[in-house]
Amino acid sequence: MIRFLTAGESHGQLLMGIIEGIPSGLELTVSDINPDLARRQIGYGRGDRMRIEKDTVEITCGVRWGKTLGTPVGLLIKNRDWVNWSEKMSPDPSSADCMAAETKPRPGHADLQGIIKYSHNDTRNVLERASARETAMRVALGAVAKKFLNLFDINIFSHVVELGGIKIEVKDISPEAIMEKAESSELRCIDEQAETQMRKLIDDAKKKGDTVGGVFEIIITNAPTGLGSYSQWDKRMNARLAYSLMSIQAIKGVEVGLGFESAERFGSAVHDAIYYDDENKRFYRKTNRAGGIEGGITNGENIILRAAMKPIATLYSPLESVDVRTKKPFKASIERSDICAVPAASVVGEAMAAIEMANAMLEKFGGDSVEESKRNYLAYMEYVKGI
Ligand code: EPS
Repeated sequence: MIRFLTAGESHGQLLMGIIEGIPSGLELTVSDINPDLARRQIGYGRGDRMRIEKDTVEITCGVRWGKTLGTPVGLLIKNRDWVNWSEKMSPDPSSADCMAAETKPRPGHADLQGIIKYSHNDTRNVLERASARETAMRVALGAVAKKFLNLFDINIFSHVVELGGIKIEVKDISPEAIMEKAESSELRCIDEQAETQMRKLIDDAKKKGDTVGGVFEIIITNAPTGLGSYSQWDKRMNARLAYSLMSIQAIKGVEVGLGFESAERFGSAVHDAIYYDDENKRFYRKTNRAGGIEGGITNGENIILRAAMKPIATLYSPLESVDVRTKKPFKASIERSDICAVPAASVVGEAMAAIEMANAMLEKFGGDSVEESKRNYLAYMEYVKGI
């Protein structure tokens, strides 16, 4: 089983991550992780922080001479902005009160609930950890999971399918082609016309001091039939993947396959008829409305997930709020922020999906070394062909 934890504040010294359960013998270097960190930082509509940070990872434990040891893998990402915050975010009590307490909670953030819950009098104690900065580490940990999945040819792709209500129109295109196009677009958008409109929308939002959200899609290819289970509620693969995506900051909804559209159609236009391919000895579907999961179990088709991200809550034209000390109304102060972070969120989505998929693969095939996992996987695939 894979477990992972992250630690670190947005303007703290660094982000830390531990991932446990990756078998031994997986080849892993920083060059497997850094490209994904860079991908997360790209995106039309990101704020100035992205110009300061150029995230790179250090592998601190669990890897020796380029291969995992089968023990917890530890990762670090240093925050470049720390130089400007070392006193303000210092763990040392001698720096206390070098900065005034922030008492003006921003609507849509964790600020107000956080100070009430943790009995703080300074929203900085909340926002530093609630910030989406933490997702940099999730992407790093996800890259480790992706490397493990690559052993089984499982690949995870993402692209932005909707932004502020503007939807892409492209259909019937392979996941590989989607990825190639998405990688060359600052909005991870494969539809040029839609992308032009999306950019304009972001520019307009910026002028108005507003922000925009959107929807990204995750496609997982080559997942074997049989991951997850109907046997218990928390084993269902759709539920597990939805949880993973819903845990990302600002995600408000997740769909699997047709998702909400299934509720509008007759059953005959929702379910996927089953066929058998004699040559390749496999059952298959000509449609994939289920999104690769039926009865909580992967069915061998591509897994299709979509997640809706709300617009970033920090608005340059702020909403009304109340100072927690004076109880007087105010308009939230202007903070450096992103106008749109949907493309970045889609890369985070890949990472979260990768970790859960790696978890499901290890649950099914086990293995303390990658050779053992692979052996078990190949034996199962032979069995599936023989059915
Ligand atoms: C974030 C606020 C901004 C974003 C940040 C997430 O940071 P700052 O307040 O320092 O300008 O840039 O995202 C990242 C730093 C990142 O790496 O994605 C927030 O409040 O969630």
